[in-house]
Amino acid sequence: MATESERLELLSALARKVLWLSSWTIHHANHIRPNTDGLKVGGHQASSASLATIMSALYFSVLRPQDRVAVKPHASPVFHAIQYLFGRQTRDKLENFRGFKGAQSYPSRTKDTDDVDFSTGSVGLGVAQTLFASLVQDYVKAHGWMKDRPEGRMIALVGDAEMDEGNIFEALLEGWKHGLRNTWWVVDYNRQSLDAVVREGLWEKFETMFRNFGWDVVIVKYGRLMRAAFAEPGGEALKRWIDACPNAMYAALCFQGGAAFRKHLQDEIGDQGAVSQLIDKRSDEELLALMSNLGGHDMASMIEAFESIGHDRPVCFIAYTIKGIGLPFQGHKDNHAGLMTVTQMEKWRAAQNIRPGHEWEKFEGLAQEPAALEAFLADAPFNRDNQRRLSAPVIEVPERLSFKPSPQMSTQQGFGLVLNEIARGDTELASRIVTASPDVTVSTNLGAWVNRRGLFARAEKADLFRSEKIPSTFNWDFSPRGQHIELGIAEMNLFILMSALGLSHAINGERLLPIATLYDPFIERGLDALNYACYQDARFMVAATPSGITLAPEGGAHQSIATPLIGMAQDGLASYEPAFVDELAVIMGWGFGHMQRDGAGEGGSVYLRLSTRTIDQPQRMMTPDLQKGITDGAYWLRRPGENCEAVIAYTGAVAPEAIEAIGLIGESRRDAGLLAVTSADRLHAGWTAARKLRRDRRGVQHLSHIEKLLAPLPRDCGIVTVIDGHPATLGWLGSVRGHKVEALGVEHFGQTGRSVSSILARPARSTSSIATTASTPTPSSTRPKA
Ligand SMILES: Cc1ncc(C[n+]2csc(CCOP(=O)(O)OP(=O)(O)O)c2C)c(N)n1
Ligand SMILES: [Mg+2]
Repeated sequence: MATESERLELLSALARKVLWLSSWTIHHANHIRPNTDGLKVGGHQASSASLATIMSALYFSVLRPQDRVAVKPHASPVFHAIQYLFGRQTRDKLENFRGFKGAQSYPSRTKDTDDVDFSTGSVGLGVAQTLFASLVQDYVKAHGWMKDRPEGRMIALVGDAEMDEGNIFEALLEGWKHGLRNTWWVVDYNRQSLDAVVREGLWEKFETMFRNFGWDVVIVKYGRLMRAAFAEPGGEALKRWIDACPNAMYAALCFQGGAAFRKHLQDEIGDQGAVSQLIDKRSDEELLALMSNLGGHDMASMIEAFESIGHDRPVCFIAYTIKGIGLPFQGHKDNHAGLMTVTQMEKWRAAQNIRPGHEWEKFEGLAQEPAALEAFLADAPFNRDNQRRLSAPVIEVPERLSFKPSPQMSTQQGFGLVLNEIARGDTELASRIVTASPDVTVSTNLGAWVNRRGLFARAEKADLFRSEKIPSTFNWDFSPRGQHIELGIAEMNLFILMSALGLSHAINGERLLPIATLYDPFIERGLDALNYACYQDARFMVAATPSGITLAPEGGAHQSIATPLIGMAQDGLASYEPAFVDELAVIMGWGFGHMQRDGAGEGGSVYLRLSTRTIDQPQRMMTPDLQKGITDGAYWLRRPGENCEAVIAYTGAVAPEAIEAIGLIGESRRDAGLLAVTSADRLHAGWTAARKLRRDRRGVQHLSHIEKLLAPLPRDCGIVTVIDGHPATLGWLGSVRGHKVEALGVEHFGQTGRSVSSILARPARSTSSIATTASTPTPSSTRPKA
């Protein structure tokens, strides 16, 4: 058994190796790997150096297999170096860092092959992800699952400038409301951002704030060398000077070196006997080593800080660091994207006792025996369970989701009815669904679901209105069994919560089927978080309602125009905009399956763009063909005849106008067709995939769904597309077979108003007459002649 001091020696040696490997990986990518296209490669040696000791302390000593980490994005090389030492990352991937199929610039759950728990990249999001991942772990435990797995700590390694991102504060608030536990945020307090040195005194504000929210705050400011020096005669004066030194000055002196520190100390403290002696007895090199021995670079101090935590309350560690520590540009305000030159690297290599040609060797240049280091790594608590990426069985989805039909409904109402039906049952599906909404639970029709399934909280809390017997439509009881997570109005939080719930199968080994509801226009408020959740392959369903300008009286501030295009362009998200509730039920059933489909390029999340507009519902049989058309993205609501001159392709709540128009067109033009487009996204994706397949594999004749649908149309047939959203959503339909298109939609901010049909004093026309023809096309002889 190694003694405590031997253990610290080994850990410090490994931290030096991590610093070397992370710097070398970046250096290799920029200076050694042939650059064939002239593109800048980049990488962040200074940001990585800043975290090398902290991350080594965590991974090599503190973390347990069940802990999960979000790594500061630009410290990705440190993460990959640690994985390399653990034997989970290949040299090939490191040599190919930032190259095709190489280790990723920012840790990625989906693109990296080593052990990334949470992707990062857009600063602030990974931090909040850990908080929500912890709430999800509580949710899973409270529901009686994950019985044989210990609780993990959710840990974020946070850049200090990252703390400027508002989403972190939004998350903090939500964490407090839900009694956050098991969450550690370790702030790499190097007092530098990308551009410069950060403002003085900001941290005190943060500290107070964290404590206000019930967090433990542990400040790791001084390393062991510093603490020993403070105990020497004159040490107090030195400490006072360090504490009073402005951030920019400290950074500049770290860059300039020991002689500059000496001059400043002498000038500013003056000749005071003991303290002068303390300074004088150290060489410039020793003085720099002392002054840069901040807590975050001292293994003993970091281990002590981490090991001091004996509770499950959230903890914020503020670890003082120097950006670029140990590298020639340490402390320089311009060092964010700084790269060591070939000469500088050469000098540093020699100083590390690393022989040329042996740069990638795991233990090259370390004083310790390789066998001892290897044994130490193998024995790290983190490695005691090799199963960190978990999976969970697929939850069965009934063949057909039912709902209580009504002749006139909106899709939003239908969404509530479908969920209500699921909630009434006792299926596995019902128990694994978890809903969340940012204070729009009631107004997005989740009320019935919540009434049946209750709100989630770790402790029971009864609805006071109910206990006081005050009549209320909604039952607002909280309990550990509840299945709805009520959030404050922060759409970023909603999507990061989806990101956490939607990864529960991989993180907790327990599958959840999360559903978020929000107003469609506010998707844009949480868009980066939505993108983040999709990027790391979390699986969830979003019901966005109301949408478009059909919510006319709400006015321009609540109308959404661009969201159909967002839905199309967002990778990992299948977007649908059904017009009718029977379509919605089919899509939701399909969606629960899609959310669980694993494998490369398989499955994903689902976006339902819904409406509050009440329209006539079709009375029709849901045939397998119709069902397939709905999930593939389109079907003929009225099949075009042989001599079709015009087609209307509509999406969503404008169905009544499209149906009415096709009736009017039919009076003068023959064989007009009405195409119900439930998903421009699926149609477009299918079309581009088919073209790619035909291009890549000559001879393959595969046609996409939309190509097949449009194939019978005569060449000179015109298509009018219409959607309550941006016209570009469907405008591309003309390119499929070269038909002329008139794309209708919304391009400008609206104002309050009424729908066109109400202005023209016409009720939204009945769809039932036409709907009966949906799956049985009218014979051309019975159709009116042009
Ligand atoms: C949302 C977002 N905005 C901007 C950036 C670009 N960016 C990357 S790192 C960084 C600042 C980093 O400062 P800090 O968090 O203190 O990390 P350090 O490099 O000092 O360790 C910025 C602005 C980003 N990655 N994400
Ligand atoms: Mg910083």
